[in-house]
Amino acid sequence: MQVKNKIILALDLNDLKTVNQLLGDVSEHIDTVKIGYPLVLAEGLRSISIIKEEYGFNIIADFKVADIPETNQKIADLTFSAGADAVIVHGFVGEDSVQACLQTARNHDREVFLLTEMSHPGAELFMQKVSLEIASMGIDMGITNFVAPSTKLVRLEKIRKIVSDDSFIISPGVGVQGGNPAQTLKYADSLIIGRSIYTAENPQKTLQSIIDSIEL
Ligand code: OMP
Repeated sequence: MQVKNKIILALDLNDLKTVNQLLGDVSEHIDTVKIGYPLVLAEGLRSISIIKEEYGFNIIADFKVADIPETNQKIADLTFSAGADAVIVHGFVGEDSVQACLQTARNHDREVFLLTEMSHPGAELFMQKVSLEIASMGIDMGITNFVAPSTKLVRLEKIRKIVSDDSFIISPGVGVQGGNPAQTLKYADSLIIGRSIYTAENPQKTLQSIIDSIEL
């Protein structure tokens, strides 16, 4: 999977009709979408297959997989069989659980994004204490794709140092959560953006203005 565009659209919407309306407006500016629980719980896993077939985007399934290895393997297998190109996996559950997703991804010729530290304030209580170790574990395991927060640039920079420039970092938290697109791209390769675009009065114009702000 090759993510060429700097913005990954988070489709945290509850129905495919609204998703299609949004994608009708913005599809020419994106090549990758992130689909997570809101859409899949509302419309089923088939929403991944439908969007893949209709638009041909790279699809990152945001299931923040965090279970025992055997269950992780089943979740990853179903996710890739539905057509996802990559799945987001929690690192705090440990190497064996992550390895189950990684091996399943390799079996399908797909990818894993390892979630290191989250973007919301609550992540400081527990996650921040282990996120750098999670990043190191990922590198030791041969993982090259990571998720790290745009809302905490100091932390993002530290994670970038650990995973090196050879890794691909996607960063959520831009816009509504407070992260700045251009600042974040000093350390991340691509931005995950949801509400700033899909709740905008004119999503196409809003997306274009974010693209303009990062291409300056
Ligand atoms: P907005 O805040 O609406 O732009 O959406 C951000 C998206 O990124 C949502 O789909 C979140 O679930 C996701 N996300 C975070 O906001 N913070 C994280 O630390 C990790 C994720 C994620 O894994 O995608």
